[in-house]
Amino acid sequence: MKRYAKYLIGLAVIAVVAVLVMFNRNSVQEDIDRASAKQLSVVLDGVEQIYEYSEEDPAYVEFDAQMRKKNGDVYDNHYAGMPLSTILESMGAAIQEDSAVTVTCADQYEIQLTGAEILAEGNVYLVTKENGEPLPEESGSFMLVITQDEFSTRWAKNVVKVSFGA
Ligand SMILES: Nc1nc2c(c(=O)[nH]1)N[C@H]1C(S)=C(S)[C@@H](COP(=O)(O)O)O[C@H]1N2
Ligand SMILES: [Mo]
Repeated sequence: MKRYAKYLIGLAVIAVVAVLVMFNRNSVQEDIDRASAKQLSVVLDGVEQIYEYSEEDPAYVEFDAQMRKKNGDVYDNHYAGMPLSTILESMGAAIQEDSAVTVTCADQYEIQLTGAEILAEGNVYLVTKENGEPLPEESGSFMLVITQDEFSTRWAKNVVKVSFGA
């Protein structure tokens, strides 16, 4: 009887873990599907909203930025995108210098930004075009560009979610 109970508890634990894994996979897949439709999942203090990205928005601008990889490669690129501050503010975020923002990608790559970085003029953009063309496949619908970073380590490709905490 005791052994039987242990067996049941073991099965229950496995079932719960399986459900949690499936739930997590589904929510990531949902975010990926949305991003393909130029919709961005924006989480404000734990509440998820959908941002409709539009290249027709007057805040959508073109700019130059140098991509510097850690291996020494340097690329002079021209991008078109929206300032991340504009996106977050249009969703109702009150960005402070010490706000914390997490950017999540389709491959689960995550990077962190501070409010100060996002508020810095001409620094953080969510882009959809590189050198006049739609982004290459591996960069997804949205790529993060941080013009004032020394290296492009945080230039997150294939962004699907932005989480904001005041
Ligand atoms: N989604 C995602 N974005 C990412 C990465 C990654 O692993 N996943 N790597 C980063 C790093 S370390 C660099 S240098 C730049 C450029 O990467 P590349 O050398 O693969 O072009 O992308 C950044 N963005
Ligand atoms: Mo890198």
